Amino acid sequence: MEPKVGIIMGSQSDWPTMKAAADILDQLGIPYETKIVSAHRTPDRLWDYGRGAARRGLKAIIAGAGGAAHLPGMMASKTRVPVIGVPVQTRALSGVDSLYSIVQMPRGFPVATMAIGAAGAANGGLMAAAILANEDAALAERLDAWRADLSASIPDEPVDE
Ligand code: RP5
Repeated sequence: MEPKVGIIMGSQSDWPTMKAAADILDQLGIPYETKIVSAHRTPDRLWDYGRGAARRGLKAIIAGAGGAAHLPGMMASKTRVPVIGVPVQTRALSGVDSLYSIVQMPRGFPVATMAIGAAGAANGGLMAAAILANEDAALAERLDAWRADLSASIPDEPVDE
């Protein structure tokens, strides 16, 4: 099946975080691709990916990067496909650097910025699913069921662990 979502990341080292987005897309049966695309180390790859994204039928791009995390913003500058940014947690500054690099986009080129780390990556997957569900009734049902299951898994009261 042709990918509907692109999961891109600046480095192999981002994959343990970004895998949380892939896991969600797997659970919801959404076809996706994964690529290493670095704003700094492979800028030509970034340009080519952004130029072809809409034509190839991608409906959302989940872009994770850490530190000077320019990948999501640069991708948003190259394609109108919605870009969901995931700030990867860094060792030096705990991902606050990544968050600030991604979230403060200038007017005109938005990046939907998630939380720092794996929770943000998972939410990136859910955000992409929600975008696709607007035009896909079967997926909308699966997403509603996923959300209901999560709610049902939350206990009423805390227990001693
Ligand atoms: C960024 O630099 C990547 O997104 C990664 O989070 C960070 C560190 O990359 P590596 O030095 O681990 O390859 O471009």
